[in-house]
Amino acid sequence: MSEGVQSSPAFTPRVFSGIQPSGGLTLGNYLGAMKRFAEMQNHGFETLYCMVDMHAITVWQDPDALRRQTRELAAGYLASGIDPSRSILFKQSQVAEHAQLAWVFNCVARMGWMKRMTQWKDKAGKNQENASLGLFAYPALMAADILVYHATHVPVGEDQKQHLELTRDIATKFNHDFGQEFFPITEPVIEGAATRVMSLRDGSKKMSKSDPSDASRINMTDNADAIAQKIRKAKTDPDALPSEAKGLDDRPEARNLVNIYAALSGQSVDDVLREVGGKPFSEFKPMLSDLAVDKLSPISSEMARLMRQPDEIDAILSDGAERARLIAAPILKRTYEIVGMTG
Ligand code: AQP
Repeated sequence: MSEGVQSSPAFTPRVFSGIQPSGGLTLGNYLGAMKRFAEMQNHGFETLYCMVDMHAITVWQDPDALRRQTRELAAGYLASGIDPSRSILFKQSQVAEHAQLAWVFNCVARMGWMKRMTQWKDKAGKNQENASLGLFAYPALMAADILVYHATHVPVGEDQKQHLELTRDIATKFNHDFGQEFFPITEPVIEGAATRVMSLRDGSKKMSKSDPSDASRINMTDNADAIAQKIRKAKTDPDALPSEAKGLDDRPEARNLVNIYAALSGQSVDDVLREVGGKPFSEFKPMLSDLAVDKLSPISSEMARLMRQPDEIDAILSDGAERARLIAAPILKRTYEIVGMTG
């Protein structure tokens, strides 16, 4: 098991996580999620990874773009090391049990819980009356994604911590309301140097695929020139890099670039700073570009190859959906019995 991962004794360890096909993949998705998904798969966990297209449509998606982005995300998973013979890789909408359990959870979760979610506040903004009901209910569907597999661990970036807490609240309330420990209290797994990769233009904002500025992010499909140019133009401060991590306090942009370097090179931040402390950004940025190109180009070339074979991707996802359903269906059936809808 990876560091910091504890298992609830009553449930077999099982890992679930998902990514929205709401745009091209970013370096944030890769370092905060995909790279770690592959590590968990390789550490002997039972792993299920999903393209959460039902989450993506909580905000408008062009249908053709959604189809393309879903395949591209699948290609991203595969190119990042997800092996469909060892992990179950599938599309959320192909396993109807997610939506069915989400309805039960809509009736367990409270309006007040949802209203407190920062993602709801950020994404609905000042226009809450006009936001979709799905965007509001998003965390109940996310709880269903996880709990329909009795998943015990969910690797995510820092931004998803609050939603994971809500998943635990839903499981606790369900178990309490119906008087049995049916759902596990899932552990978030938020580890590593890059749990929150920030925008290259603003160190206080998360790197996001839906940021209007392309210069704010590194896309997994960016070529070497684009990566180098974005890192060269990344916002920094005039000081040289410090030799110790505390020297990054109040320097969010410097911290972000060092965190990215650490995560890409598999080193700790302290080790990186021992190597680069005292260097100006004019020296550090080319080092970071070279490293990023070195690590990301094999992934983007493999993604491009897979995208030329959409039938192969679709076949992997159909097979994954069937295997996912074998786990989800009995858990949903038992939920319906507990609630009193069948049995
Ligand atoms: N910047 C990030 N740093 C670390 N982890 C990140 N993740 C996303 N951005 C970062 C992690 O990637 C997983 C999938 O996220 P998602 O795409 O489903 O949703 P998101 O978190 O809302 O990502 P985006 O890029 O910001 O998408 P949009 O713009 O569509 O909302 C999660 O584990 C997330 O933590």
